[in-house]
Amino acid sequence: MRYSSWMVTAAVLSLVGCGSSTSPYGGGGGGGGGGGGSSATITVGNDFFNPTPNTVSAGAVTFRWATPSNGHTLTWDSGPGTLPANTGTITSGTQVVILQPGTYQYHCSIHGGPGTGMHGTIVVQ
Ligand SMILES: [Cu+2]
Repeated sequence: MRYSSWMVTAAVLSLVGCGSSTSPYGGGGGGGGGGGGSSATITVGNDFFNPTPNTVSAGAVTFRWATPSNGHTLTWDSGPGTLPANTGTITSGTQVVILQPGTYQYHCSIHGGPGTGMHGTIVVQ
């Protein structure tokens, strides 16, 4: 098989090509029709929440600080029942909040305020 080494080379090149880029805005969304998903992830960037508004199923929502970055807070403005605890300034890692059905408004107290600047909306179904 003379051409087999060519095929291997081509396969390796295409693998390298595929793995080369990871967009900070990639993934996410998706949900919609897929029943039963009770978790979602929201990226905390500089200085935005993504995605927002975000429609999720009731349950756990994970906020993921995108990079070692500027500090941001999760400060809750409105929503059903008892709101999740506000965080202090966080620069990395994740925070998981449990949300019940309804619409929540939140913001970063450093870079936004209720409905302005770095803020977001979560619709929990
Ligand atoms: Cu912020």
